[in-house]
Amino acid sequence: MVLRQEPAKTRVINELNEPEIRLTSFVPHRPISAAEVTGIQTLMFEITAITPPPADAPPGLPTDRYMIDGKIYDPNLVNRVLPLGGVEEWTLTNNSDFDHTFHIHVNPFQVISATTENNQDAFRADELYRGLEGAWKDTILVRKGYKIVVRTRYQRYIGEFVLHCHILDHEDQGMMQNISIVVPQPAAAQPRVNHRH
Ligand SMILES: [Cu+2]
Repeated sequence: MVLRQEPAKTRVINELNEPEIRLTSFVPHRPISAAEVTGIQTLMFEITAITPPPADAPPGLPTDRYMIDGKIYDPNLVNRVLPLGGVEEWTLTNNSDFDHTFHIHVNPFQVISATTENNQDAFRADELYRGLEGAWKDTILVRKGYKIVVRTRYQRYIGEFVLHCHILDHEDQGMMQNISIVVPQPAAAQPRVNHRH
């Protein structure tokens, strides 16, 4: 079976195998300006104690809920349906006493801003964020009380994938969401907002 992407695949492999490796197929992502943004997303990490703890609870039972947006992961729920071709700004926050690591599959994001719990610019105030301004990532630390703003394009891939806290223990206990990227509805089928203004 001949796949349609075969010529590109062959070209890339050939270039990588040349004595002087060529990376012409690997181009930097274009920065995402505010004007390009078509939508917003918010996400909050949260840990809450399960209360009241039953007095006669056997040892080993979970005592905390590890949540995103107030919910433990539900494999049967699609948390976000996002439009193919969309460009969105995500605001990531952390309302727990623990640092969390935002990790999303498929499309990388550009780091726009990072604010500490004292409302300082984390690119300057926190050495862990130094040099991250404008960088492209698929993972970023969201420290306790911090606010991280990133932008991303939903390019090419259609279908489902996940985002999660990259601390495995947290992910396993529920810090995960299902995402679906879909072909957007025709413009005529979408409700128009503020059309009178
Ligand atoms: Cu976590």
